[in-house]
Amino acid sequence: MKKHLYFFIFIWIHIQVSSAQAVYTNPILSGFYPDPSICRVGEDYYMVTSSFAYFPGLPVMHSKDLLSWHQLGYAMDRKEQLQLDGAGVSRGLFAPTIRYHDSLGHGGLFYITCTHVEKGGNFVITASDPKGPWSDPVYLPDVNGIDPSLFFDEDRTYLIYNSIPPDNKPLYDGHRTIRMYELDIHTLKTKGDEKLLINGGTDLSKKPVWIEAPHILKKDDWYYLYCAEGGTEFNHSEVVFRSKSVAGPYISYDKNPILTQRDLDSSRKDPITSTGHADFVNTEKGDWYAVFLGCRPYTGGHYNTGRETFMAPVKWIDGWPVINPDFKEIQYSYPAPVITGPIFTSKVNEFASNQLYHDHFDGKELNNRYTFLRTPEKKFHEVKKGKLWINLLPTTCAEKKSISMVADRQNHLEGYVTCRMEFQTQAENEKAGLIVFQNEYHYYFMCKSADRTQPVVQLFKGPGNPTSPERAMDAAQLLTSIPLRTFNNAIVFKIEVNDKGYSFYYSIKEGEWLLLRSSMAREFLSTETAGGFVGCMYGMYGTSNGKPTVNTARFDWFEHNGK
Ligand code: 6LW
Repeated sequence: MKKHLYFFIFIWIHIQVSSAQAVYTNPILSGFYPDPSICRVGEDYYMVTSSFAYFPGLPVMHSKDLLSWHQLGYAMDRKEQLQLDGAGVSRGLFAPTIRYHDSLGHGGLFYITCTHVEKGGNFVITASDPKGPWSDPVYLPDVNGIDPSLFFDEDRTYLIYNSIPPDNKPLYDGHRTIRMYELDIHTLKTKGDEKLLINGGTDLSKKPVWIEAPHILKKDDWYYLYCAEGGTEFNHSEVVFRSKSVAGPYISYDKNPILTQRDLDSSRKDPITSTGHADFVNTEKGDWYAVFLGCRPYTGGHYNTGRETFMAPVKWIDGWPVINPDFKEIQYSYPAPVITGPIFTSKVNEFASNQLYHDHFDGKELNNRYTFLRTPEKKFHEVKKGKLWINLLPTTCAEKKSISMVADRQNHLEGYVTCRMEFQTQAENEKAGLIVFQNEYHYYFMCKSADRTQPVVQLFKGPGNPTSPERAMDAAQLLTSIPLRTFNNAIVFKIEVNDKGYSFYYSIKEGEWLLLRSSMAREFLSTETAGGFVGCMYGMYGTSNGKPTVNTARFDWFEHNGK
């Protein structure tokens, strides 16, 4: 009798749990993960985002349910693939596209197209496994523009991209086109003549700006060309065209844009703005979703988390795809697509904004979510003996060179980042600690150093808008320098961020926090202030400020959390 009772209780619980609709939360990749592109192969979803001057480049994410994401690695993780020295932080790799194609029916290839705006322009890389290794870039010298995307149409392959206006004579600022080449998928060379698909955007007479991020999909005998329009800030949007021929002519949907937040009340709570740059994917069940970039400003147009990746449902209405048709605002959560796997599998998305991240460095390798600024000439870090060891390089964070910083994205509007560091120096030029870094001119750096051989804790602020390109520390502003009344080489740093700004604390005695400086303006690190395309990074960073050293900083743990 008891057995039957337990069985019925189990079934009841199972029904309750399976009927409790799982949801996913936005952003699905929180922190600076812009320009997302997604594809599905069977039950596996793969997504890539742009990475600019960070190395390795082009993070490759994987999911089986569009709810929880895991990073497989990077598509450009070899210095032979990706050289970034001299590139400003918002230069390097712009928007990628990831696609899969099995041209010969016996095991396909993954393709990523992208643009290195400093070196070489548009290129294709391929891999049989998205974990890599990916090939070296094959550059496409005929392709003039950005945001290249591949479309496979039975036995023919097309490359579409944002490009110059007709005859390169813009009628207005932001006048761009969408152009297309056929591509030989075996030689990865363009074929035939370039075709102009879209001039300006949905309606040239209205002077549409920045038609970009084109993708084509084919459905019900229609070719759908969908693009970003309006520029990647507040006026961003997604628009769609269609044609019976891949080469056009393409007709604009009369209800464009199919996604924008620009017309909403700017005083709404927790706004998601600047949405656009979308890519569509369908589930095995036939449901459609769009991933796209968006921003979470904390006041006005200021956001420090960069352009993040969001996802919303897509409905086909009268033969046209519409993103988020049931709401005006992009929602912070939606019902999750069909959940695969055992019903009790915990479905946590480690890249959601409200996830605690803690690292004790007790493995042999660095977690692949960390990133470096530009391509390291040689390895400057090592995970050993339960610590992250960073060799101090002479370069500093305002030079357009590789620096000894191991960074993770600031992925919350309010929260904290903290780390424990062992570091000892008597040299004033040697500094190591915790930095919140937007770009070469906009950062706050809390560090341990020396003043007349005595240990001090210091806070630096970047010089602000571009100054002459000399070494940064000369231009950086020393806000505070306090003697450390201990020769213990361990120190714990903590940076808190909230509506009052960034506050900087340190501790040299268990449980006792000392305030270094409070309420430093968040706006100083926003994209609105700093410009560019990136978001803030929390970095474990050291520099010897121009003088080579063998000194190291050892980090026992690193943690951040927030919402
Ligand atoms: C990217 C373009 C854009 O290439 O900004 O959001 C550029 N749109 O599509 C850099 O992210």
